[in-house]
Amino acid sequence: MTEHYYQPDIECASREQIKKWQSERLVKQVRHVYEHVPYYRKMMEEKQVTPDDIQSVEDLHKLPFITKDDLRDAYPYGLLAKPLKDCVRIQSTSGTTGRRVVAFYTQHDLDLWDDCCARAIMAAGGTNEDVVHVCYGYGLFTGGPGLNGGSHKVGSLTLPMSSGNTDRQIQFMCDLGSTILCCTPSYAAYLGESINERGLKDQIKLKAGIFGAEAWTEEMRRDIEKSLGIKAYDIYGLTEISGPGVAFECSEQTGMHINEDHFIAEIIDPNTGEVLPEGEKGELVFTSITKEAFPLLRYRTRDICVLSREKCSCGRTHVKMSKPMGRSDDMLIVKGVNVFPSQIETVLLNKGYAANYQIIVDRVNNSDTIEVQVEMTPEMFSDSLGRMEEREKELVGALKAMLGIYAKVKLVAPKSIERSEGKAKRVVDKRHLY
Ligand code: DLL
Repeated sequence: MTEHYYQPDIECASREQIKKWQSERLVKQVRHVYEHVPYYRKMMEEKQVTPDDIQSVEDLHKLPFITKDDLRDAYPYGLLAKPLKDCVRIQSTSGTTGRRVVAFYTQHDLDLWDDCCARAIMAAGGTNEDVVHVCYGYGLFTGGPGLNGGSHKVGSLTLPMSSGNTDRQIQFMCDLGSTILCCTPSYAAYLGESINERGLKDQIKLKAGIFGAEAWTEEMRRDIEKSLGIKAYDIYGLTEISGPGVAFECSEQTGMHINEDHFIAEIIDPNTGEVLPEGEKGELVFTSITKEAFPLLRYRTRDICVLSREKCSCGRTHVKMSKPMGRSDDMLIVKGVNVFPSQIETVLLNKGYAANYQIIVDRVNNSDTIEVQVEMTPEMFSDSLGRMEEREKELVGALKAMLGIYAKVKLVAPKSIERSEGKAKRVVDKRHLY
C-alpha cells in the first residue's frame, strides 16, 4: 500500500467487518425509509415486508426492487426521506426522454460522496501535490461536482474547468501543469487527438486520468493512454445512487471496487429478478445504506456486469464490479440478435480505427438494418478507392464474426463524426421514430 492510501481501515476491512457494517446500516436504513417515505412504506406493505423482517444483509432479497419508473412516478419529492430544510443540493440525470430524475443530498450525503470520489482519486495515485483538471460537466450533472469534492478532500489543487472549449482546456493544462484529468473517455480521446495535432504533447504533465460516465472498452483505454501518455482509470456511478465514485479502479485494473461501506451490490437476472450467485453476469442492483435524503433500496441500475471477490493485490477487500458490458436498456435488438455497442467498438479499435463511430439502426421493408459509420484515420484517407472498399469488407467480416449478423460499414472522412464533450452519442435508432 502506498502512502497515498486513503482509508485503509475501511477499504481493507475484513469480509466479516464489511458484512457487519452493511447489516447494521441496512437495518437502520430500512426503518428510516419505512418511517419517512410513504411511497416506500406502500411498496413494502404490498410485498408484505416490515422493517422487523430485515435483521441483516441476508434479508435484503425480501425487499422490493425500485426502478427508474418509480423515481419518475414519485418525481420530484415523493422519495425524499428528509425534510427539505435539511437538504442542501439537488443533482439530476442527463436523461433526454421522459421526466428527469432528481436526487437530493444533505450535507452529510455530500461529505460521504466526496469521500467516495476522494478514494477514487487516491487509487489513481492522487495526492495533495496533484493538479486535478475536472472537465466533466458541472451543474446538474454529477460528474463535475463529484470529482471536484473528491479532489478537495484529497487536498489537490482543483481546476473546475467543466466541459467544452477544448483550446482553453489545453492551455490551462499546459500553463498550470495539470497532472490528473477527469472527464468522459470520449472527451479524453478527443483531447488526446487535439493535443497531438497541436504538437503539445511534450508540454503536458498529465500522469493519470479518471474516466467514466459512459461505456468504454479496454482497446479505447489503450488508445487514450498512448495518446495522452498516462495511466487511465475507470470510475463508475449514477445520479440515483450519488454520482461518480460508487466504484473505482485501483492500480490492478481488474474491475472497480464498490464502496461497500456505503452501497450493497447484488446481481440479478434482469428478466426474472432472481438474485444470481457471485460471478454470474446480470443486472447490477444497489442499496444505499448511509444516504439520508435520497436513499434507494434495491435500485435496478440496468447496467449488466459481473461481481468478483477475488483477492486484489492493492489490498482493498471491497467487491469488484466488471466494466458494465452494456445496459439492459441500451442493448440493441437487431433482427432478433442482441447487439451491444461495446462489441462494435472492440472490433473497430482492434482493427486500428479510433473510437469515432456511430451506429445507425433502421427498419426497411419490415426488416432491421444496422450501419456502422467509422471515421478513417488521416493516413487511411489517402488510400485508393479500392483499398477503402477492401477495408470496408474486412470490417463487415469482423463485425459479422463478433455479432453474428450483417452490419453495413461506411468509412467516413476524418473528423466528420461529431466529437462529444460529455457522454458520446454512439447509437441513432431510427426505429423509435416511427
Ligand atoms: O454518469 C455519473 C458519473 C459521472 C460516473 C462521472 C462516472 C464519472 P448518470 O448520468 O446518472 O451518472 O449515468 C449513470 O452511466 O448507469 C451507466 O450506465 C453509465 N456509466 C457510468 N459510469 C460508467 C462507467 C453518471 N465507468 C449511467 N462505464 C450508469 C460504463 C458507466 N458506464
